Amino acid sequence: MGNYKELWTKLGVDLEKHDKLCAVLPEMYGNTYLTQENRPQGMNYFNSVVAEIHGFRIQELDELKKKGTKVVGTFCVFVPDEIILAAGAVGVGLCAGSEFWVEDGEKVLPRNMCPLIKALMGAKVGGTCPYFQSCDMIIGETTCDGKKKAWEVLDKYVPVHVMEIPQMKRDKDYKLWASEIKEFINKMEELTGNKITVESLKAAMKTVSEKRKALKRLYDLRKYKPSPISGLDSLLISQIAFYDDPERFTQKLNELCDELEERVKEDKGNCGTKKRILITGTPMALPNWKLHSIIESLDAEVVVEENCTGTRYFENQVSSEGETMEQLITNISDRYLNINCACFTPNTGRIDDIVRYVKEYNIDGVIDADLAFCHTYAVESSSVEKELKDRNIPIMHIETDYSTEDSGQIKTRVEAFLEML
Ligand code: BJ8
Repeated sequence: MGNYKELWTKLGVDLEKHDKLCAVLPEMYGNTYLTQENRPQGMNYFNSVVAEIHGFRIQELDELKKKGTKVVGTFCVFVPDEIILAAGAVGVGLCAGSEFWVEDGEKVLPRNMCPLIKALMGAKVGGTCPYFQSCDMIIGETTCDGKKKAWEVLDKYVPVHVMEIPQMKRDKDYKLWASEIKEFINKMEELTGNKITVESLKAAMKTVSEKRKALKRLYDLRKYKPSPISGLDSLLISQIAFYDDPERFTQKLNELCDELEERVKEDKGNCGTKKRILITGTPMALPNWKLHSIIESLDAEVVVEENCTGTRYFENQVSSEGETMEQLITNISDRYLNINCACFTPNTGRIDDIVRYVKEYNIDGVIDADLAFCHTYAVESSSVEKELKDRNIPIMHIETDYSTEDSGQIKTRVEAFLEML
């Protein structure tokens, strides 16, 4: 990474602590990613994004901020990117996937909490994430109890706007969600000083839609047997999708997909022998590569993730029908409220999605992977297991965190599961 010390200092990054974080990542990335064989050439771009993780993009954000652009941080796929873009701001989905931040998070939050929430808090409290430090505002949501209450603590460090996500999907919930989106529009207009119009919203919808299409194209390619790309590489691409420049990201991903299409043609007739795994559950924020890395070190490949760093991020498009703000807000509200997160009751749509993906992706086994202390997903895991077993779909459940302490144990369990398939 180049020399960005001046920039980090300006952003208020704790340089000493940050050095420790930067020392861990290259080795971890090298061991996990660069040891893979026969990676597509198109992954070079994504490698360079990681190599420059706190450099190039932070500098880009800084240049934009000098021109008056606002940077808005998010932690959930419910926050509509379209609105942030339409207001002329930049959205960054913040990481929260490293064990490194947990210790600082525990200084202000209880220990028996989901590691994602502790990590997001620790990144800010410890001042070690230049993305977080670049944010003018954070958009929180009332998805789970842990996050809902964590925003109150985070608000002491950075302005937070909280969107109320309904917990059910009845007509009145759609109305509540549409009203939250309207309020979000007002908030973004106030923050940026820019009015969101039908034109600016439609343009933003197009940008986001192109990004979703490219991700869908990548996932469709993973349906081939063998998949032309590893689960690890796909996961990295999804994680980068949250903070890279959306237009550049889409272009680079489409270039990679062109290459993968060629690979598929060359691979014709070779069906591969690896077991095909679907992962469902809680999101895997950067740099959480733990489970993929374990699975793919065995005779298996992850070919789809039914989670928020997977299909929930890009499935279903926002309809661009309509010429009024009211209509476009309804379209946005409809698309987002169709995300099947365990924060909803009931949440049967998630099981329908898993069952559909099992067929579409030719899945041998499902791994339901949840972060420790995530109550909604932990409770839902029993119905997911029952519904899949009723359909003779093999499934195993894993609860874990960001530490590597249980990696050996997880590997043994996954090995036994693969043998059984
Ligand atoms: S739409 S999954 S991104 S809420 S893992 S913090 S739920 S205790 S991340 Fe999520 Fe939005 Fe739902 Fe997706 Fe809470 Fe669970 Fe932790 Fe979670």
